[in-house]
Amino acid sequence: MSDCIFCKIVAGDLPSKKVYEDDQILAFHDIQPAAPIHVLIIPKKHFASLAAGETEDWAVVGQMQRVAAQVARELEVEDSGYRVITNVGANAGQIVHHLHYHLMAGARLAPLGV
Ligand code: D5M
Repeated sequence: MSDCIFCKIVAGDLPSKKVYEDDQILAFHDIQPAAPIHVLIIPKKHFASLAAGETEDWAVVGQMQRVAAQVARELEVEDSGYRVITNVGANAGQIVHHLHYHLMAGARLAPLGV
C-alpha cells in the first residue's frame, strides 16, 4: 500500500534498523521503543492486522513467530524472557495498520491489562 509506512520500509523507501530479513518477513527496531529491546516483526505482504488475514496469510503468521523466537535468541534475551504481542484495532491501540508483532525484552515488563 502506497501510504503504509511499513510497506515503505519493506520497499527501502524509509530507513530501518533491520535485525532479520527473508523473502516474506522483515524485523527491525521500533523507532519509539517501549522496552530496552523493542523489535517489530512484519510480513512483507501488506495486510492490516490478524483480523484481516486471509487463508493464504496464516503460514507467514506462523513463520513470524519462528522469527520472533530466533531474534530473541540472537539478541540474547531468551533466558531472561521476552514478550511477543500484536495489537488489533482501536481498543488495543493499533496505530500502524500493517500487521506487526512487537518483541519486547531487556527489563521486567509491566503486567498486561487495562
Ligand atoms: O505500534 C506501531 C509501532 O510502530 C509503534 O511502537 C511505533 C512503531 N513505528 C512507527 N513508525 C516506525 C518506523 N518508521 N520505524 C520503526 N518503528 C516505527 P502499534 O501496535 O500499531 O501501536
